[in-house]
Amino acid sequence: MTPDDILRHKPAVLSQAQREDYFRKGYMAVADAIPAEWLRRLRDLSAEFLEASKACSASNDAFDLGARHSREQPHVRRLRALVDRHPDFWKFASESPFADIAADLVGPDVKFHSSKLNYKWPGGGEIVDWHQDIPAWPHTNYSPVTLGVYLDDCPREQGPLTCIPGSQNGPIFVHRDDAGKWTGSVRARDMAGVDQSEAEDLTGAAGTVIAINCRTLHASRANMTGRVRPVALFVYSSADAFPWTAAPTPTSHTGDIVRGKAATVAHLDPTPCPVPPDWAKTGYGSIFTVQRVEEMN
Ligand SMILES: O=C(O)CCC(=O)C(=O)O
Repeated sequence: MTPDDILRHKPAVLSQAQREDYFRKGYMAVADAIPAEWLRRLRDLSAEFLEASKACSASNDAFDLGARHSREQPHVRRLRALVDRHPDFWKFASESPFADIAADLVGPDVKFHSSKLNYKWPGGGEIVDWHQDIPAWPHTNYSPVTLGVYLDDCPREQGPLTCIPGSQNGPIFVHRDDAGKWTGSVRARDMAGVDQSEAEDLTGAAGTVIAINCRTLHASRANMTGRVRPVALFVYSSADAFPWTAAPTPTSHTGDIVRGKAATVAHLDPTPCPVPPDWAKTGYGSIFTVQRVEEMN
């Protein structure tokens, strides 16, 4: 679906002005958009998994661990394929008002793609470089949105995501180095041509919902506080968007329709999109491993 098609449908949670703002800038942050009970449940689950990570000494299907992770000082960079970690994560993604927010941004027929919970630990490491999401998982159109929830307050100094307004209407960059190796980030010389002066931090209190269109240039800052920054991220698309490569981080629910009905006709946007590596053959890891995110703590 196109933004105009989507905006013609009545929203369930967001205001029309919020949706128009999302389509104009390519992102948004909305405070208090999910019920308090859901925020509590997500926080409790996150705490349970961080506790469980103490028993792990190496990354596995569930945990992407930092190099210095230990029982005494856990360092989980990412909880992978969140909806497969606990049924309540899937319930949140598919049955809660969060899925209605997805419908407000991709149209009434909503397809689930993937999910993860990213932690950014104190100490100035784990800066995520400028990138767009769509080159990692191309779709037949550009409806996909990454919808996130901050599980704790996230002020500027705590490593919020930051976005360049209007960049969803600009070029889709190749996320590879000059030798053709996938880097998961935009080349420095391409970023040199992008006006970064208007970049906006998506800060907010715990429970703030953020939405980033799949073409929007975004990054995230260092966490300069003494507190962890957890953000749960879920990707959805219009049902008429079909991935044309293997998913980098598939889940058991990838492709499930969470609102409305499955599409019988694909919507094809003619804008060319770079091709990622064949994840089915290479595997993916995480943005932290491909961007070789520096660990300073
Ligand atoms: O967790 C972060 O700070 C950034 C995550 C992000 O942009 C991504 O995973 O695509």
